[in-house]
Amino acid sequence: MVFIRIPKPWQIESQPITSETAYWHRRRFLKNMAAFGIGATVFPSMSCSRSGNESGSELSQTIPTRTFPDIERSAIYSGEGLTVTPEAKASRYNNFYEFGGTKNIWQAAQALPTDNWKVEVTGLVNHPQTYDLDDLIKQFPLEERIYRFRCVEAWAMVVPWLGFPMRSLIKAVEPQSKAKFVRFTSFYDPKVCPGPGGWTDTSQLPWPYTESLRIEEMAHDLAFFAVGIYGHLLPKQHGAPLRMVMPWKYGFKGAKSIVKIEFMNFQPSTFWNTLVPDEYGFEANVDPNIPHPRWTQAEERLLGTGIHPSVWHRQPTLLYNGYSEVASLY
Ligand SMILES: Nc1nc2c(c(=O)[nH]1)N[C@H]1C(S)=C(S)[C@@H](COP(=O)(O)O)O[C@H]1N2
Ligand SMILES: [Mo]
Repeated sequence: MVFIRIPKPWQIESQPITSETAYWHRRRFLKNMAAFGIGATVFPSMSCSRSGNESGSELSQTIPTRTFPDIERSAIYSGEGLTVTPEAKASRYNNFYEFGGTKNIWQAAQALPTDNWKVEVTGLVNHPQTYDLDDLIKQFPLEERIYRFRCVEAWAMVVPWLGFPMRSLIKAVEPQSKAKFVRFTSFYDPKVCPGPGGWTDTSQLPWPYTESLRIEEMAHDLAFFAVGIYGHLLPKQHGAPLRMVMPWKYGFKGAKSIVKIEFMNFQPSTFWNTLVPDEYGFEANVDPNIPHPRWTQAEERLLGTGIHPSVWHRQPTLLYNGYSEVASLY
């Protein structure tokens, strides 16, 4: 018998953009420097994200060793036609304000204590539960889904998540009919989380990081909990051991390192919406036609496709980030 190992798409080196495109981007580079000189405020981290000590091997030390070779790829969310972002790019360009205000927090995030992690599911449910990571992995059948991901800052990526649909958890805890919203709370300990730094007084921020969904949004098949990415458990910089993935919403709606999930009868306040309500709405569906007050949302840049975000490959933003099946929710 012959065994042929078929590499998963994300194990194949992502295709380089065509030289025409690269040339085009080089041509546009100077122009962009003007237009996206403003971009320096949109992407403040990039100037300092290539410090000398970021060797690949140090990065690999942040990658958990537990892999899931037998997990089935979702037939529906198989990433057809998409080029998966290389892991080395996605796992060192992160937003995780608890550990810093730049994209370069992957080392600082290693301070997150993930041993004996507990997730409390509580509020208006018939079966409140506290899960540890092994409980989650045993109780909810895992699958791999390749999703597009879109940050409100107009960068995008394509990543293979490992996890389970949120509706599996809904089924397990049985929300009561009074439950209309769900609040997700991230880990926070001021002794471990220095905050964004810079000019920000971290003690004035509305910690812990929280996010919320309407229960119908949570029940949509696309709404996902990830315990892993690229075939292994989540590294800390991606929000280990459990994070939300809401592919039709801007990335900030996906809280990382979740410790609490509460079913409630009112819309709770959330981190970004509390801080800057006119920039980070509650619904936050990806929409090319609704500009952010400080930049357009009509285009996005694909993470890691060039030496600097100003030359990353650009593509049009899609309504609901391309997941038009959620339209009936709105
Ligand atoms: N707890 C917490 N969750 C968070 C954030 C954060 O700062 N803290 N940032 C959000 C934002 S703005 C984005 S774009 C994504 C980034 O996820 P990634 O770093 O895994 O790409 O995480 C989201 N979840
Ligand atoms: Mo984001």
